Amino acid sequence: MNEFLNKLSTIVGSTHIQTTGDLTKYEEDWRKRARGKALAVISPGTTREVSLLVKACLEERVSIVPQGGNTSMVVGSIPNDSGTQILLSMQRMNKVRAIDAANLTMTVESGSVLQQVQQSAEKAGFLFPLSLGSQGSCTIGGNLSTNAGGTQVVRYGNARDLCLGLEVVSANGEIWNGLSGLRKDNTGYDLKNLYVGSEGTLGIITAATLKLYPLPAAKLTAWAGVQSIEQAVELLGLAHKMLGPALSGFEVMGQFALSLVDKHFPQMKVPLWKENPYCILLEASDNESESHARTLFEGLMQKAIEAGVITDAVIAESLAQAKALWLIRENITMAQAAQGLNIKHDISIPVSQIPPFVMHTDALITQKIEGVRIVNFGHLGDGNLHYNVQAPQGIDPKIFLQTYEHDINALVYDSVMKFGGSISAEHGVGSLKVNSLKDYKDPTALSIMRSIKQALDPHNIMNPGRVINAL
Ligand code: FAD
Ligand code: 2HG
Ligand code: ZN
Repeated sequence: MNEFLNKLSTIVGSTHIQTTGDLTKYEEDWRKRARGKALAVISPGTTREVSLLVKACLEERVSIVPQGGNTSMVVGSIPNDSGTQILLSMQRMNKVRAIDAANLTMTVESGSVLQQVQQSAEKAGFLFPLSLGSQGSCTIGGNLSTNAGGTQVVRYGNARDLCLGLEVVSANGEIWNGLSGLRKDNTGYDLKNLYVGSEGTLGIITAATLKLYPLPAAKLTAWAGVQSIEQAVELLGLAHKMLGPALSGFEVMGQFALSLVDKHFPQMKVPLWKENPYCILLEASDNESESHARTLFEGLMQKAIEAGVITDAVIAESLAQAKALWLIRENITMAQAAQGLNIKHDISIPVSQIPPFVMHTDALITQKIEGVRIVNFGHLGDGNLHYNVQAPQGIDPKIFLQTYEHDINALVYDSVMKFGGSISAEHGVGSLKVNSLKDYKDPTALSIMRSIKQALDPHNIMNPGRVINAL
């Protein structure tokens, strides 16, 4: 081991630095789109260690890639293939530091796995509402760095809205303690919101103070079939009107997306998919009681059937049934992965523009490539679609990706712009969308972002090449 690595090893202890052995879980991205090579994988145990590591790397101008659970959808958390970058795995920093019941907050280290944070909150009698399919492995640091969304944004907001304070190690190795837990603090620039969503390009999040909510008295889940995307949007309007703030989830799933779950996970028994072009998963979280929630929910379904908005619906009768319905939704990504590599889009469109967007874009794509399959699903309540594209039957997905990814991205993103949207809703930019961002983000916004990057990380050591090219 060279002198530099010896220095890092002294900071974290020799058992927390790896340079040999199988490093696949750190070096390969979740979608298997890319594989890098780290100079070393280092796992710090404290904020002070992170600070010392950053200072040592800065001195040698060695760049750092922070990593939580490595579930990034946009190749944001693996090293490049140069063998010169430090992969900083935050997973050892996973303690709950404090729960303040009266302030409705909890402070956790950034390597804490989301599901464990949810469970710790629940044990203390509270809800931490961030909820993603990857919650068994993604971390709070990764969630905040990507400003993750998930399935309860319609009621509780995304990761940014659930965070009141941060502890950060800056790109020059200083520790900023901003774990205030304040709901109001107008003392200048909002540093917290600069680091949230910065994908490890400005500094390393080491801890966060998060918002807690009372546990709902009841949660109900329903599954409904609709004949068109217009009807899906109509149902969303009705749900807002009739459930008010109790509406906590509204997911849309296209027929082809559900057919993949049916094909790869036949034990899951997907309801209503064969006879409906789209299905909707709705959730209500009620602070009064189960019977109150059920009355509201049944009222909504009744009205939607009478108005011809839905064809049929199932309301889960037990927690187990509700879980089974959610499992279908959460496994669309796994079913797509089982089907083979695909082109993913994570787009944001004003809800009102979703029907014309889908009609326009479906037509363009199917005209361009015969037999292409569109895996359209996502968080309709937030105007966020995963408008993914799968190869035609019989075509090798790898070759499909190589041949069409660039053109299909351009087609979808042009359409997103036409309807007033954004090319990344919740997954971030990573490396996959850096070039597209150049084409689709306002040039003045990009120039301000570049100035911020240069001011906070002048030597470009923090996750270089992600989000924005610094030079
Ligand atoms: P990583 O993948 O390790 O890193 C993500 C980015 O954050 C990288 O740029 C990395 O450098 C940076 N980073 C990580 N930790 C830190 C830190 N402590 N300080 C600074 N930078 C850091 N996303 C959604 O928004 N909604 C969903 O519904 C959703 N569902 C998913 C379902 C599946 C099955 C999978 C595989 C992914 C899903 N994702 C979803 C994407 C992903 O899980 C999220 O982006 C998640 O927030 C990433 O967390 P992570 O800990 O795995 O971060
Ligand atoms: C989800 O909503 C995730 O399930 C993953 O954001 C989306 O696989 C995808 O494209
Ligand atoms: Zn999503």
